[in-house]
Amino acid sequence: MRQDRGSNGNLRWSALWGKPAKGETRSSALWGKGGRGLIATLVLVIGLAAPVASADSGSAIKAYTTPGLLAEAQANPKASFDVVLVGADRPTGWLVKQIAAFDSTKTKVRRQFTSIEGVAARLTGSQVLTLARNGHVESITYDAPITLAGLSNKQRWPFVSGVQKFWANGAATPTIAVVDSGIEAGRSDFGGRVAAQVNMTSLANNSSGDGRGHGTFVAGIAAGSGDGYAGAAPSSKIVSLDVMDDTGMAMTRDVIAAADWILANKDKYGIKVANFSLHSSQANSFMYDPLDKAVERLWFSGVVVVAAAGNYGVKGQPSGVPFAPGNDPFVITVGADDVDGSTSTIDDTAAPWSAYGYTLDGFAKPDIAAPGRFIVGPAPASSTLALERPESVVAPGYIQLSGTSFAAPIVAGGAAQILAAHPTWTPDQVKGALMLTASRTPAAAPLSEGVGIVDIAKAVALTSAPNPNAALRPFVIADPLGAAGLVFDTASWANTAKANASWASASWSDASWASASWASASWASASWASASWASASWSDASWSDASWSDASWASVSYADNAEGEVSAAGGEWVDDTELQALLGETTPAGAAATTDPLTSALP
Ligand SMILES: [Ca+2]
Ligand SMILES: [Ca+2]
Repeated sequence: MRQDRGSNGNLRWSALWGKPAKGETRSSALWGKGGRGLIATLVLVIGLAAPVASADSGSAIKAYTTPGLLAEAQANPKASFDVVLVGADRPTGWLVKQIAAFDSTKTKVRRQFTSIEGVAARLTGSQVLTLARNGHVESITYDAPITLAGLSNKQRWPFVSGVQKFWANGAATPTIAVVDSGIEAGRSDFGGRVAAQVNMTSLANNSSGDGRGHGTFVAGIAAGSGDGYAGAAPSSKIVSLDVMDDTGMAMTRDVIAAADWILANKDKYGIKVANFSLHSSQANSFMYDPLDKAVERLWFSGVVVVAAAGNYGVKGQPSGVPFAPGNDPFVITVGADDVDGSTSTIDDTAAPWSAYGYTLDGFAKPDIAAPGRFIVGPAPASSTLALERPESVVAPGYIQLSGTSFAAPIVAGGAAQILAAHPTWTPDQVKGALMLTASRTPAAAPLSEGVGIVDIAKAVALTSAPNPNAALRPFVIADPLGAAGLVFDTASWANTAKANASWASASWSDASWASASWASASWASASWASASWASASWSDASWSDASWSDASWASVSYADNAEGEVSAAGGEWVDDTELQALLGETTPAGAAATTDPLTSALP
């Protein structure tokens, strides 16, 4: 019966959730990666191999054992335990002989290892205790189920966004391009999956790797596989386009060059998702902004573009979303949700600095939200982000940050999961799947989280997806200059929008929207506002000669991490009791809160 404990007992947590919450050290290192990682796992065990005090009056326990194993073995001396044994000063063959000397009807060596002096075996409880006292056995640990790359993460965001359900299956997610400050590619978070690193920066103050730290963090959230810090798509390969210098600044020309590179190399590297956790500092109409045109080209070429909404909101008030690329109506623009200490979305609001409202062209943004406050992820210890925020460093090489920058890569990784299940889906369909299945956030201000928080598991489970850009599609045409690919016919669209304020409703006419948990009719009427468009200043020259007149200011982009956010502890991590509930094995104490009578009315 011991083997069944994984489905309802504490052993499962040890296996799946090896990495403790902040500050703890414990047997997490036991639960390493599959294959090669198992070895690393056991090597780490040696480092942790503090002898455990005997819970028994007999001779002393000398081997390191998985916490709880000895008590289980004592309580159930005849039950079977699947364990891995490592010799302290004896070889594999010696272990095999010891086990063979036991009653062979109840004992079985399952594997003999060559890379370590060890075996995997089924032993009775009393045999476990005997060998633990032997003195020549270094460790006896559960032969626990090992999920993909030992993936675990006890932060709330993987549960809220639904990505942790995919960590066990290792789906063939496509490559994600990260247009950011570079990536510290050699760290264990990426397991050799950084397929290319391209320096696109024309600024002088740019270190190799990731001098800022922002891109490593973004890549870790999208596709990390570090022990205890699993990201949304931890099997994806990553391509790093370094556009940002060590201060977190990028030139628009370099960001557009990154889009060019992705377009030229997407087939070579299998890139189907591109993450832009940055925004231009120049307010613009998407009809004229070159960065918007560049990301649209990617979108029309089959690359899902995910953009941060920006962190320039103030005290939860609507800010508008006037900056590229988050102001582009085609791409997926992501706001930052504050999970507010629970995995239910009913109490969630947008982070107070998460930008939202209308673009200069009248489109409501963000489209969707993901957790983006007090997120912990990887950053080089020597990066400027880490050095500027020593109080936010939670472990060597890991830091807590807030920003729409870190909500976006959850969606980018989620898009990769959707594409693994639906490889023929277009970017429009991926966006539609994300929006259709979003969780409502009735406590959030209207528009602040778009249609709600992404639920990647539900999006993956769809068999078809509506097109939220359907009303825009008639204006996507062949490049009139003859280049390969498609472009957006801005003049034709503007004429149509001026003549018919309800043109956008075509995006929401698909009957499937009615099954969304959010109020699709409200969103349909709010998603494009002719009034916002008519009053937008893009149609005159005022914006272009206002504060943006300094050319050097106007041509830079900024990373979307929330500069003013101080670190916070606690509520963004789940404890073991809650974890048990999340894994469906007990009824959560707050289960009733998952249904609510509130309705969200959009303006
Ligand atoms: Ca850089
Ligand atoms: Ca919550």
